[in-house]
Amino acid sequence: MKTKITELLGIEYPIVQGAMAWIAEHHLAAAVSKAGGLGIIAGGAAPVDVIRQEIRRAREITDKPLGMNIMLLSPNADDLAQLAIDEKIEVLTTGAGNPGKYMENWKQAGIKVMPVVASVALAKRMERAGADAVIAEGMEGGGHIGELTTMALLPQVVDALDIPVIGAGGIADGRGMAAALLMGAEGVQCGTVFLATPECQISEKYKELVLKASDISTVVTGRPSGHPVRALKTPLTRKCLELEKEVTDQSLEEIEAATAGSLRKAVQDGNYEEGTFMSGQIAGMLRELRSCEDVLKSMTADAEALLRAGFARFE
Ligand code: TUI
Repeated sequence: MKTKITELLGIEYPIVQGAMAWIAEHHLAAAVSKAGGLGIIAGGAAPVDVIRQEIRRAREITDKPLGMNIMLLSPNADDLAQLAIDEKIEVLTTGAGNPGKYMENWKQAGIKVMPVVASVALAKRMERAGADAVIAEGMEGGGHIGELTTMALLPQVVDALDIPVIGAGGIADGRGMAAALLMGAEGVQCGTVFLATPECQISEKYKELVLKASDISTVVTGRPSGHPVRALKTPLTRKCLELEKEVTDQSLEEIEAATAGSLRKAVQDGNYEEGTFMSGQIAGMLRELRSCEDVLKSMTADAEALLRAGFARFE
């Protein structure tokens, strides 16, 4: 399938693997890139040396285009912004903020830049700042999210911009991909679906929770702090929601103490009691592990078949 995104990025399938902090490391990103999508290494809040090594390890597995993500709330964002240039990363995505101050340097280095946006206003600003594409991410997605759904955000961003738009949030099969393409997207970004792959290095407990999830298994915490996060319902999300009922300095401090390091506890330790198991709403659809290659191939083939069938079913 050829789209403006496959052309822009030099990839086979118009599917980008979402950058998931602590999760999207070299095994996963290299598997996705090797299979013809765009694999992305998540910078998260990791030290620069760790991410440098992740990039180099991915490069040992595949010479296809590789992406990196900078989470703009990270204290290391400035250093990671430079690392991407030093390591000649082909594609950068950003999350949780406005990457405007880095854009000129990245463009000069020839990096393709695709900021994640959760509103039309930021999307327009990113186009003016020289972004090559934007990723419009709806609140069905996992992790840090905005206010709008993919269904409402995506077509409004498509209408507002001339550069290609990638749809994200709630997409994990050919139907979701076809819907995004019908709304004018040139590609999709998926995170949750890649949690349920053998190449993803998360704890067995994390995978088990994703595979067992239903449509209503996720919840959003962190709204009072201004950083809403979608994750699977666990003892920790219950505790956070309880504390959020009455917002005081003390309750916010308690939440901070309980959630600090909790994503690592989920990813590495599989700690059900104390971990934050970030996941999108579409986890309910995932029932078995499938290879990254299978995910990319079947999603694209199914989307293509649906788009070709078009209106036949209403005739
Ligand atoms: O960034 C994400 N997803 C993430 S980041 C993350 S790590 C984290 N953990 C706890 C709290 C906060 C972060 C886990 N998942 N997705 C991309 C994304 N960006 N979603 C929403 C946004 C966004 C929201 C508001 C981007 C820009 C924005 O406004 C910035 C501005 O200045 O207008």
